[in-house]
Amino acid sequence: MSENPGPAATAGLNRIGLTRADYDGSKTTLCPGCGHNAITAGIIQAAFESGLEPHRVAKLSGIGCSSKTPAYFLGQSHGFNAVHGHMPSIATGVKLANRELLLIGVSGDGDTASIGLGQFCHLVRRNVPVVYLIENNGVYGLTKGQFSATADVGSTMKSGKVNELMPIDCCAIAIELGCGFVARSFSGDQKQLRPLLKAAFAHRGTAVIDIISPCVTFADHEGSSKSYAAVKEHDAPLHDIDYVPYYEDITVDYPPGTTREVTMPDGSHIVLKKLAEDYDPTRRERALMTLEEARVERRLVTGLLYVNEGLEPFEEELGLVETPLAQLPLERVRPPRGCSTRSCRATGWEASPRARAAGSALLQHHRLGGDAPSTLDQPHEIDPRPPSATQLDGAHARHRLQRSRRDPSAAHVQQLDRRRPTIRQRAAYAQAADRGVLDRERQRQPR
Ligand SMILES: Cc1ncc(C[n+]2csc(CCOP(=O)(O)OP(=O)(O)O)c2C)c(N)n1
Ligand code: SF4
Ligand SMILES: [Mg+2]
Repeated sequence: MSENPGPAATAGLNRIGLTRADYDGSKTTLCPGCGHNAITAGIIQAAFESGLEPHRVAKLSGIGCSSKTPAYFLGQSHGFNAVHGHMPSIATGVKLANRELLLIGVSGDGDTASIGLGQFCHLVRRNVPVVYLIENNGVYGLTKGQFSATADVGSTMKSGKVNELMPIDCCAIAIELGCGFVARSFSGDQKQLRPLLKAAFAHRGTAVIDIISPCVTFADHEGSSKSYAAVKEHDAPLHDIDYVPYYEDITVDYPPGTTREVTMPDGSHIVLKKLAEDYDPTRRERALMTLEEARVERRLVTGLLYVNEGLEPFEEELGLVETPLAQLPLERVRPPRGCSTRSCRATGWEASPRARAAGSALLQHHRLGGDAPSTLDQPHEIDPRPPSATQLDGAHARHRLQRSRRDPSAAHVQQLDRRRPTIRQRAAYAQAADRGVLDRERQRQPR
């Protein structure tokens, strides 16, 4: 059985009536032969075959040749080109604002494994649903070919300089951090890459695909372990992969013992046909061991390394409402100040640290029955706005005055203190406010 693009694809249309050209973007400005261009082509084809709705896709990236590529696919989708290494923060914000969007994040090995390593780790740890593609060439292509943190020990720059540092394996890190979908592929192996991309589109949670993508200008020479020739020589695919979308039945039986099937939450299937060894991608420790063995033996294992469909994605974990926050009316995204109770969180709102510091409002809200879900539809009886900086500063000034009255010698020092209030001061302020001082003060302050 071969990959099935969908019922209407034979007529040049996919299941939602779009042509492949509807998934194109602008013309590439990358070097001819760059692996990143092949990945772009793979994304376009996979998106077309999966029948993604372009207006429900957001493309995100950082900085690098790889991070330029979202301009070259899905020209009718949303997009955001973030600061170098900081695509995960933007992706998290986008997902929280509109949980209906499918996020495709494109990054480079420099963008992910150097400046963006912390960002990458926390995205994975939170299981933010992003199809996270690392276009991995072992160099900073855009800045003329310096080694990146994924360059293998002993590989050389075009100038002959040898890399002596251990590489960072983004797949191993992702698996270690509990990522539910981790794969490795090669830009030159579209047969493997396409089904992996389609399976990643169907995954709920972070899906990482590290795609070896040769830089023809700076890293396609003999000493590079990420050149076309090196990858072809060392590539050790774990399995042959088929992807069967949820609207298709598996019609062909595979002989038992030669395949492994993974069912995705939307009912689609990934079918893994055994190659040299019987690899079970649901075993985390096995996946890590395989990567380590491959490192020692200088093999490049590709395929679906690890899958776990049982994880809660970020927005479920947070208990976000079904309606995307971007579509909620204002009153539903403005619950009472400081409230982080379940009922208020169900509106998709969480208290900011400043609002939490103003704990009096929180207490009042609870006294008014803020824990009861019924309060969601009722007008709250307290000011729903968080206190302004002026209000906070006013209360702190009073607090300082009270302290100086108790200890006159401190008055002079306190008057000169122009620093932002400390957490302890904020807590004291919150207590004062709870005793009613704040409310009287607020009535006097213009809004
Ligand atoms: C904050 C910041 N630091 C450094 C740079 C310079 N810079 C631009 S792209 C890049 C690395 C790109 O490498 P990679 O992510 O591997 O992408 P590639 O070009 O190889 O696809 C660097 C260091 C920058 N733009 N911003
Ligand atoms: S410099 Fe390298 S990574 Fe950048 S476009 Fe050219 S081949 Fe691709
Ligand atoms: Mg790179």
